Amino acid sequence: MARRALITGITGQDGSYLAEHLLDQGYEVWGLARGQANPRVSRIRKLLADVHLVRGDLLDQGSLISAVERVQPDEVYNLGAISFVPMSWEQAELTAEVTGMGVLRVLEAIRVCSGVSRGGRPSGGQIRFYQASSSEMFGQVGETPQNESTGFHPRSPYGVAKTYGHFLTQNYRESYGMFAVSGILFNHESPRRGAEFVTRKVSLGVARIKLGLAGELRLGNLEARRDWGFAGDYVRAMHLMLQADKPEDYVIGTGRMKSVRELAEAAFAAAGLDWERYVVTDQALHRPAEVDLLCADPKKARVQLGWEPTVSFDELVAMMVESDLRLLTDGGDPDQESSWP
Ligand code: NDP
Ligand code: GDR
Repeated sequence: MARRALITGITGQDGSYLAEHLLDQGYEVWGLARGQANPRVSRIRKLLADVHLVRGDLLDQGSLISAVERVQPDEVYNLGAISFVPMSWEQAELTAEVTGMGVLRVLEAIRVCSGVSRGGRPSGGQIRFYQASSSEMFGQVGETPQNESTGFHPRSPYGVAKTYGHFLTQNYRESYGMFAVSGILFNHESPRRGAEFVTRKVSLGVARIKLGLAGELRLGNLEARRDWGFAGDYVRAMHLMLQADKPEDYVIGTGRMKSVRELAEAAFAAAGLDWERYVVTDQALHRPAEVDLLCADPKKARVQLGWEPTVSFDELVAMMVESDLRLLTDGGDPDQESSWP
């Protein structure tokens, strides 16, 4: 019988890639979607014939219990979150509820539905749980690169909410013997990335300028440095973590760091443009507390899971710029549609 996976956040960037990957592996894929008759499904429109949707919201405990009862999953991937860091200052309480408490609600739904009690093992088959933890938990880093033993110092309400979800996942593993793991993923991008994140903002900005639709690109802190990889590679790691013999947490990243300035330079160059002519810095886009640099040490994932990234920074940037040039040339609306490579 096909293994069954339930994905929260299936309409997001990672949800769409993970759904494709699991379908390729022969899974029956279910996605939790919120909203009324009109869930935001643009990223998974092409998958709708193959995935099943179940209605639910990370704010609503009952809906999560019903979803787990209905789907009877072998694996649950909790990708749903308010994931845009600046929004977490504007809506800090909502971020705590969705990104933090949402993890508790999913874990409780699994615990209740599989009959797990304190110190005890579930009576029936064990549901495996993946939590989408984040390098934002490291925040103000003392040591670099960061690995599974690096301490946390989150710098935003988002980072704090993710840290709560991370420790809670560990706690449910220790308290109830659940197969519950966190992937501490560094930034990963793709042509399906939301337009508010810096890589996609840059690739869309470059495409608009190249096509004469805009004259400048406004950015915040150009000196921030991140470890950027390709989302398609990172969802493979999520799946591998749930196939391991033991539930453990893993850092996932490329181990290479670039600045926002280098990102802009590479993206404009990919379209044959000089970034310095078009990029304008805007103080209003700086954050109340910045994470200056993040760089992964993914050795544990390489050794224990056999996971390696396959797409380089330059390939990723070129892929995103090409995709946005195609999208805008074809008259697509980047706010409604994700461009599919
Ligand atoms: P996106 O922002 O693209 O997707 C977020 C998803 O969460 C959407 O499907 C959204 O649904 C859903 N969601 C939001 N609020 C709720 C809610 N109340 N109930 C149920 N679902 C909700 O994120 P990504 O795909 O980029 O990231 C996936 C996960 O990984 C997130 O948890 C993110 O924080 C984390 N992460 C991401 C990294 C990255 O670089 N991409 C790195 C590290 C961690 P809707 O369409 O209805 O809004
Ligand atoms: P991040 O991603 O906050 O790392 O979180 P984002 O792309 O938003 O920012 C990366 C860095 O770029 C700087 N920056 C700008 N950022 C945006 N969005 N817009 C700008 O104009 C701009 N100018 C400079 C930022 O200050 C920052 O330093 C992402 C999300 O996917 C999280 O959910 C995830 O957990 C982390 O990655 C790992």
